[in-house]
Amino acid sequence: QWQAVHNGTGNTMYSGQVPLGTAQSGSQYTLTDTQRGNHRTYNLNRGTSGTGTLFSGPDDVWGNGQPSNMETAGADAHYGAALTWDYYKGVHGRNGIRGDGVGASSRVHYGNNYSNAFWQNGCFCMTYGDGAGNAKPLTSIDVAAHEMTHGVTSATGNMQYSREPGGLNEATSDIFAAAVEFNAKNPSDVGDYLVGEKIDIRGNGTPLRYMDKPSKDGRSLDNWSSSAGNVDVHYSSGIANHFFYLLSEGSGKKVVNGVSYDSPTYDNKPVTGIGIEKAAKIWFRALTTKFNTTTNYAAARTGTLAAASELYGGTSSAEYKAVANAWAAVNVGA
Ligand code: ASN
Ligand code: ZN
Ligand code: CA
Repeated sequence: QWQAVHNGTGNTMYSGQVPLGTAQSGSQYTLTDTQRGNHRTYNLNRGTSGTGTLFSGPDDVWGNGQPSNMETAGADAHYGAALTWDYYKGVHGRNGIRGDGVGASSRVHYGNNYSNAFWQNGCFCMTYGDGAGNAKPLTSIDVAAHEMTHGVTSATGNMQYSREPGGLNEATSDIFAAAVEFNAKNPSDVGDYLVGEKIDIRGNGTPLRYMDKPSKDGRSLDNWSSSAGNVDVHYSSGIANHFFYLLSEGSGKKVVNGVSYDSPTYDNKPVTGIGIEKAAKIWFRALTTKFNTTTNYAAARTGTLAAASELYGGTSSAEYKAVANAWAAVNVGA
């Protein structure tokens, strides 16, 4: 079946009006991104199994910005997947989640009042609920990038999803969620060091996670301790999220894109940031060439120091020193 490359128009809930990669098949268009490995987006229509229905329609315009229109969540998810694909390819030279040019798929409208999203290796797909109560569909840019990054992690470092490696796996998804959001430069959803700030999962306006001071959520860890491996991976991730924030922006008070941060350090020594672009380069190199299934916090420190050394120079480079100082600032030492 012949499919032409098309650029449709998405009227998203979180990112305004955006171009979407679509395909034309006869008189219908579908959410099939032929420029990105044929990533496809499906409507589960509140079901919880199977592939659902590929979004298709006659006009190549998707959604109306409102969650009541079933296409809107599809437009947001399709856009988030495209931004994440473009980020890995443009910034890190990685061609798709597995590096093989093959697109994944997204499934939206999973279940009823489902307030989560998830990645599965089996279907090579990510799935989004519509949220419960005041929560909104989980299809924001950062949540999409978080879930798709679980696929990248599985294909690379593959840190096991428990104890300290699990925290590093989770943090990797939050780190690249922030990096993708900044890289996108979408005026309706500018970059920040908050995860899920758009979806209002608790219905009180707070984000899912804070990277400058993860403990602001009441549960996440700011600093390493010997019990870090005993908490849920979404809380032990705080240590590496805090490291990444400090490495990017430095300690203390700072306003970025209108959001105020105040990042503490365990050792009470200041950290000077090197910018999110270099920080993400270092984390990506460590993820793809140093980390493995059993990487713990001490090994993440060693791996990121090696990555910084290879990218920017050894112990005397500003980047290497910043990595060392940021780990010390979250109580991960030599
Ligand atoms: N949304 C969650 C995550 O990606 C689902 C899970 O707990 N795996 O981390
Ligand atoms: Zn996750
Ligand atoms: Ca965010």
